[in-house]
Amino acid sequence: MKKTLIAATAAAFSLTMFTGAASAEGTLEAVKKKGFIQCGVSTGLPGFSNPDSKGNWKGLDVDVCRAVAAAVLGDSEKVKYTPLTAKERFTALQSGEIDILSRNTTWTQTRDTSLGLNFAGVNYYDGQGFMVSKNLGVKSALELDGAAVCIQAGTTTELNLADYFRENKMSYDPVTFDTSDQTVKGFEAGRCDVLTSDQSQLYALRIKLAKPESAMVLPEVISKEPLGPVVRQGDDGWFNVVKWTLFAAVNAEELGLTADSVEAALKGSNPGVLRLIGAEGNLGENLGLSKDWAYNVIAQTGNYGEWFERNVGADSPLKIARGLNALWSKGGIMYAPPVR
Ligand SMILES: N[C@@H](CCC(=O)N[C@@H](CS)C(=O)NCC(=O)O)C(=O)O
Repeated sequence: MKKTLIAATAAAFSLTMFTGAASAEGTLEAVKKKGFIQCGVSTGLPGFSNPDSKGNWKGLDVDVCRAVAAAVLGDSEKVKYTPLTAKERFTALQSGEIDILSRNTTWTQTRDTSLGLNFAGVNYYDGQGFMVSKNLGVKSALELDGAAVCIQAGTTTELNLADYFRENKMSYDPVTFDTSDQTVKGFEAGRCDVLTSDQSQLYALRIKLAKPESAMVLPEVISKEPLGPVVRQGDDGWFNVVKWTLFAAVNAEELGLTADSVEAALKGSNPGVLRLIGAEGNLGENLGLSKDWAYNVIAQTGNYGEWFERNVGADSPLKIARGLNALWSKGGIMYAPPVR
């Protein structure tokens, strides 16, 4: 009797575990059922996730969510956005409040292994930098001993800053804020001598200043910040969808497929192209998606290069060079495994 009870308890326990995993695995199904993706973004960061004058969210991180909506629901507009501060972002994903976190979030070992979350890839290779007022007359970060530093709480930025100053035997006075708006205002109000964040964000924040030309970005890049979308651990179906949506956009760029050219490509003869856009075979099936999943991503959001240029590159106010984010075949490190 006792043995049976233990066995029954064990069975119930493993069932609970299984049910837990099964429900956690259901984001793809849940998204299909509700008909939209709940996407966690920043509170406002030009180029990455920022509402335009009509309140429509725009940016490279927003495009990841739009692309996943195109892949899963055939409609890139089926996304709802949850603005999150750096401190709030992981809890929002863990609790199920959002389906995907796409908010300039650095992939680190601690985050990947201790939060019950998985990074699904990298949509921007970044590194941490410093911005100072030109009046300060500083040309290098190594001249910042004793500086007051404006910084955002709950970020890798805080940790790298501590490492950098310690390594270079310098001291600093942290002035911490919760949102990028507050951080910029603090910098403008002279609460600090220097603002530090991911370098891409320095360019984004600089254009938020009343007088952008009064500030400059110092040459040092003190860390690696691979930024990418995050999902819950134990949700492999959803993880695959997000990961391969990103890969599809990168592969599309490599294959020369753009939002404008993808329709004509359906009648082309390149086997790799035909496979990616579902004109031959059905690689959507393994993902639980329709065969035109990648076609929809490209037709509705463009390829990775198009995401980059319109949001942060030459066609945007930020004008960031492709650099590390160029394709591996063009001198960068943006690389996606093959769709086959
Ligand atoms: N990539 C770093 C930094 C992310 C971060 O939150 N940076 C601030 C820099 S200003 C930001 O983007 N804030 C946007 C917001 O306030 O919503 C991380 O993952 O910790």
